[in-house]
Amino acid sequence: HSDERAADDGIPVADLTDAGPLHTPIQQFMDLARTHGPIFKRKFGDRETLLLSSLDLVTEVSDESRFSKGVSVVLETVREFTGDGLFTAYNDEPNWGKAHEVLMPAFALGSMRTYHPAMLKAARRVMAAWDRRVADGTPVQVAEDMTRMTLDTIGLAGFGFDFESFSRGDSAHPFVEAMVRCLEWSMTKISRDPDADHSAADAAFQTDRDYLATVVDEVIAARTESGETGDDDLLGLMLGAGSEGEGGPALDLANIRNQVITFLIAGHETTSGALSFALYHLLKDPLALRMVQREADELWGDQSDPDPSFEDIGRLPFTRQVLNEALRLWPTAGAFFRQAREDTLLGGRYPLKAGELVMVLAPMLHRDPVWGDNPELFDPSRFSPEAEAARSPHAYKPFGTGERACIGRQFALHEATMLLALLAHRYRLIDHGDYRLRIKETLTLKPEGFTLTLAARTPAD
Ligand code: MNH
Repeated sequence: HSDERAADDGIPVADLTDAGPLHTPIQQFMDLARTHGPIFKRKFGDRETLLLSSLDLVTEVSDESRFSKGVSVVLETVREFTGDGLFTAYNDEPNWGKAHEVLMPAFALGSMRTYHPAMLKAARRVMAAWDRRVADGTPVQVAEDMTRMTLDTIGLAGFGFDFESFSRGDSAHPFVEAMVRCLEWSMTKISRDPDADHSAADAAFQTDRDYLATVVDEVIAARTESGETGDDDLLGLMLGAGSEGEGGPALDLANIRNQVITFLIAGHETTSGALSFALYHLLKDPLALRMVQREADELWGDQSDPDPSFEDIGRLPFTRQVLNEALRLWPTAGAFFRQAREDTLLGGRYPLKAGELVMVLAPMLHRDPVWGDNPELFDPSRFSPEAEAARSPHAYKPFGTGERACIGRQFALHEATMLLALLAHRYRLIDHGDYRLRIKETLTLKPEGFTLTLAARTPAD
């Protein structure tokens, strides 16, 4: 549903004004990029956005001296429930700098040692649930279970809060349901019919948003009342900051609430998608699965209940390559925005005004010719140390770029590498329904309707 006339500046324009609400925007933009090429404009009403997806253009907008993060219209709607949290803060908001300073140390690689036990606890919950499916032969819902696991992890590791997602049958914690509805609301809000009445949807959103805030305030109050801040998790760090000149600048309570909601969302949606895509690709690529199994077998042999150490996770390089490659094909946060600091010419010919936003469409950057002539092929060897060293760092941006890049990258990779290796070690994955990939978008990407059946594996298999 797009209009293919080229504007005066020679940039193709796709007019989506009458396309209706976009429920799969990233996939629609991917299609448009396939037709129009690595630079085109998307028009919606009087709003126009430039979409970029080639290595040279993305290299250029990754230059921090000329560009910074752009808070897009979508992020502005997300701001209605995450406020000035790290992810949705404007570059010049003082609270971004403060929170960044307080939280950065908590995300250094070494800090993962602190979170490792919580990650393992959540991983064991997945395996307990999957063991029951082995016993009765019924399929597991992959994305749903990965979401339960990553939510429990960030709740436990970040805030000492247990969502107990595996003890709720088929339903999710009400907090998650409210959160997902908020995300859906923000995703469709920007493309909805301006003449229709949206008051019911907006009222429902207010209710959900208030509920999120209430739950978080209870978590914060429980911690404050307990008298011990426990400064080795994110909440403790934030509550303790500024006291006795320790731990960086003080954060106000409203900001801490925004950070908690931000971390609960950012800390689990994307990681669970990454794990689900990785499992999908392993299911379809027995050789890669075999290599992950070998790597896990080398660490844990035929132990039926291995106890991975923090150091073990660094000894799973191929498993990590699998995750990297899954995030190449399906970067679960599919787009991010950059903003020109001054009036400038992009690619030497496209004028941009100071403050103007451009969108980086990561899934198409990840299919740029720099990736060879078969970019759709899942091939973890693309992330061997040699291949990585030979390639521009700007060819791969699943975690965004620059100062505002993902703070949780090590967290996500530690958690996901451990779980993937544990699952590959323990189960045979059976493609009982010859699953065809379909992707659901709720701001992030996830395989939809992806189920597996499982059999117990003995490591010699
Ligand atoms: Mn994460 C920013 C992708 C896991 C917390 N994250 C970003 C950005 C991308 C991203 C892309 C940059 C967005 C932008 O430029 O507008 N994040 C991911 C992916 C995964 C992920 C693909 C998993 C895989 N993120 C995590 C985890 C956490 C987290 C886990 C927390 C535990 N991410 C954040 C925060 C930011 C962010 C916070 C905002 C950082 C900032 O702007 O200071």
